Amino acid sequence: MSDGKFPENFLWGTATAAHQVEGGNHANDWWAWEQVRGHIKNGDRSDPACQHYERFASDFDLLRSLHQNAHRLSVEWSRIEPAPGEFSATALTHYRDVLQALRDRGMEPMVTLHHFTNPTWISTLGGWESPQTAEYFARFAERVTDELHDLARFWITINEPTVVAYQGYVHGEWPPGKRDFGAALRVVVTLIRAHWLAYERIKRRHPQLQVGLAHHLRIFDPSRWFAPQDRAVAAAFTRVFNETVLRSLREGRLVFPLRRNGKVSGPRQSQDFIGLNYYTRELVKFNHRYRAELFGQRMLVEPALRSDLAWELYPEGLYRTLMELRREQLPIYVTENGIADRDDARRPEFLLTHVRAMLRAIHDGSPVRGYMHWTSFDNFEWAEGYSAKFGLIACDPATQERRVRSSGRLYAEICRSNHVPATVELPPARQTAESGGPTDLR
Ligand code: IFM
Repeated sequence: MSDGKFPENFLWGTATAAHQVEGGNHANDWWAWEQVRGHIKNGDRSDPACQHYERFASDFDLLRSLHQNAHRLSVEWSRIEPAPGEFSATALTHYRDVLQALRDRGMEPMVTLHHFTNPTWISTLGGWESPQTAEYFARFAERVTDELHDLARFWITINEPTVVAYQGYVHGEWPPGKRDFGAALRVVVTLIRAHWLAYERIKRRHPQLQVGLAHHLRIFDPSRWFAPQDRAVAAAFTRVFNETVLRSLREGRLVFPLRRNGKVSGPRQSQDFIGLNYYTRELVKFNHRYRAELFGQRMLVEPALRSDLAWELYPEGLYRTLMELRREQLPIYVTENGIADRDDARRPEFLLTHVRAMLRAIHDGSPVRGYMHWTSFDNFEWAEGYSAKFGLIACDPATQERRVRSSGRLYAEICRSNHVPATVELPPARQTAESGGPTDLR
């Protein structure tokens, strides 16, 4: 630990998602959602984003010049399969070119098949509430891996299934904008089935591919450690949000509270690696008025360093999560970890403390093999539009100018040296601490 060195062949890169960077994705449910006033901050839309669809080659040149040796991206389902069963040769050729461009630069691609967006025809047929969507997704996954398996070894079926269910079906801030906990559970079931079907088909045809899923895991701590009700709701949040999908995939069957959706089963151990998206922790307090959210009121830690989205900077949570994940006995890739920080005032600190936490976990036995920072370029951050700036590289959607931030250069040095320094002179990180006591997040 003291020498700050990472294992050899460690993957260092950044992660993106097609809809957030490409621009021009007009045939999916998100684009339709963006057209409705009030859905996206400042009325922003995902076109042009970073025009990455056209600019991918020069963007990869820039990332390579910053010593990144890997890159996580997603392919856009609505481009590849614009109508049921109709696959676009143009789109598939485009993604061949993209993956080849990474290979040419010595960067290991990691491809996500589903990162939040659904083709319009899928949402018209009921989206993830329709069990049939699992079969459609598996057909898509099979076709894409048949076409591109020679260019990428790492495949992620679905990004953050519990976030899809929570944001779209509990919180209602994302399409389809529902607030129905029962529907959210059914959606998670369909997403799990979609993963199972895709996993089986991909592995049958291309056993050499490494197939996993990107899990968004959060730390849920009790707001008052001495209050048994708070401890109970924090445990319930951890169970439902962090553990149900992982356990279902490990055991090859739906576990509580998904089980009442029928006796659905799939292959046991249906992940070759764990993709971990880690950002923050939340405190949870029992409140009988929060029935629809398992009686848990989510709170902010005060005082604390926070991102522009008020997420607590909690690197210890990455360590804790990585140590928990040892039970899965699978290689782990941190597939996302980052901070919204417009001024780049806290990102250097965020980067160093999280990378150190990851190294400590490795020394304590966590099989972490790579780290993909979220994200390369400021991009379209869903309901936050362009207001939340997560990029190591600033990108202005109006001019398309790219500008490497100090944190981008710091990350480049970590990637180059495969090493995290014990000390670096940083400007003091700004503390956001108005008052004592927790604050409701909503
Ligand atoms: O931008 C998102 C990404 O699409 C999924 N994980 C969290 C990121 C930051 O909110």
